[in-house]
Amino acid sequence: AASRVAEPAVAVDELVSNVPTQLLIDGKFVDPVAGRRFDVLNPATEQRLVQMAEADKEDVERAVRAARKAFDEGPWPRMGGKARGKILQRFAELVEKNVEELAQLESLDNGKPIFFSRNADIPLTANHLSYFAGWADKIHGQTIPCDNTFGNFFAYTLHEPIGVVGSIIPWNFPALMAAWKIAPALAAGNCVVLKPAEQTPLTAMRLGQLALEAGLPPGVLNVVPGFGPSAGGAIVRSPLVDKVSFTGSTEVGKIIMKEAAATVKPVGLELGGKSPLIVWKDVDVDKAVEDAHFALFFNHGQCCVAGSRLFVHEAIYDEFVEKAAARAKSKKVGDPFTDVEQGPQVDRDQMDKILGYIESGKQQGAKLLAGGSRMGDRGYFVQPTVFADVQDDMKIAQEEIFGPVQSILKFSSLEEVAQRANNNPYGLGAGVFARDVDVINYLTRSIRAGTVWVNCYNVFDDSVPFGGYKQSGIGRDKGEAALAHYTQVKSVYQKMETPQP
Ligand code: TXE
Repeated sequence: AASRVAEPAVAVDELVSNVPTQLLIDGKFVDPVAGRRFDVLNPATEQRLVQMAEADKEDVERAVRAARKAFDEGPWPRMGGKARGKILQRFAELVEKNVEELAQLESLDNGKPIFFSRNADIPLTANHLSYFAGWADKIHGQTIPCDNTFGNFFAYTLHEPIGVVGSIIPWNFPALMAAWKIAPALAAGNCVVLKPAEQTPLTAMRLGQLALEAGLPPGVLNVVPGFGPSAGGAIVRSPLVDKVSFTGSTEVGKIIMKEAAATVKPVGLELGGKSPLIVWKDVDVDKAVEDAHFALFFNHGQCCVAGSRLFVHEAIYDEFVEKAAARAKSKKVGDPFTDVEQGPQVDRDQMDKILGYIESGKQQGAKLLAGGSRMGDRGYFVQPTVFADVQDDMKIAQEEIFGPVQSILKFSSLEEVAQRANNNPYGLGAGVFARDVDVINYLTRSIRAGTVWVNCYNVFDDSVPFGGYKQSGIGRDKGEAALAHYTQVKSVYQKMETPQP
């Protein structure tokens, strides 16, 4: 049932008036050189929230020079892990202290229900900063004995920060994605230029301000809202940036990789997905329907790991499909500041893209069982949609929709479903719902994906690596694995002589 979106049940003007709308460069909020600004809209009402400063090439270059100076001359990479960890921990605590304000900003800017911003996005952002604060003084190398006919040597390794890291992030989890990128980079002693997505810069600006309050030295974290090809591109092309970490579309990931090649810049890429979720015949159907629903519809389908190819065993298929459609129809959609499960999509482009995929599903003969259209005429709401009898070669089974559209496919054998699950250029997430442990083990080993959830979905722990196989990306966020992407290894050889008596 759609609840019509009135004015959000929150004091919008007061809330956004606390958000810095200038660029954060070298510890100060400054205007962009060209003086341009762009509108940040509330996706539930299509009304303007703020006019945000727009960083262009010159502004990015300024931010990069500030980060360069902070890295080459400043205290941050030199102060030692314990001191860095303390500042990051203080940063985490400030996020925690401001959880309600940040959650409201996140829901205003992105459209996600306040329940999730308050209980997931912002607390997880604080946790992530805190987790990597703990790593800051635990980054160290090895001592390696060397056998060599020309003398006695040993070597040791230093895990040094890479330098200036450019981080470009998407709009689906604005604050959390900022934390995923900046926490490990800063813990390891790097300096960062962060470009939030143009749709959702609000929480990133507040995070920048809180980082300063926590005692991060000037230039260590710079935040430059702006557009992809201009501001993002300037980060990627800058010869003063040592590494780029990106979360976003595979299409843009390819552009970034190509442009980064000009300066042999390493890239960390967390890209799109078309994650298979396989439901074996021995499950409790009601529970599997609910979990599969969550796997796809969480965050309005705007998850890189969304379980968007739902393979259901033929023995339970009819019952499953019927219940999945009923569950989607019961979903409460509307004003994110009320008690709903789903708010608007992030912007008009995304909504139109999703509606286009829904049309293609209808045209290619998938069976529409729920939803199928836009909801209302104000705000970017899309009806929770379910297609059954989806075939592998349909567009909705091959491409990332990034919206509340569940595609259900039927299968009959294990080998068949493993093969079909892998028959896609992506390899980010996957799910297996089954009781038979041999089936579980067979599928978890067969599926080519960076994360496989067994009888659960969308579980994210700070300490567990996350990233893609195949065209879903390069490298890992989170956990100890992330540190490898923000450090480089220096090998030091030392000669050992016989001491003089
Ligand atoms: O992503 P973009 P968009 C997928 C999802 C979605 C589609 C398009 O399928 O529908 O991508 O979304 C910056 N150089 N994902 O257009 O363009 C951009 O400003 C440097 C999956 O929003 O990839 C933003 O900060 N940067 C994904 C960021 O890249 C550039 C999450 C992501 O935007 C750039 C988001 C350029 N040339 C979308 N062009 C996931 N993996 O979770 C854009 N950007």
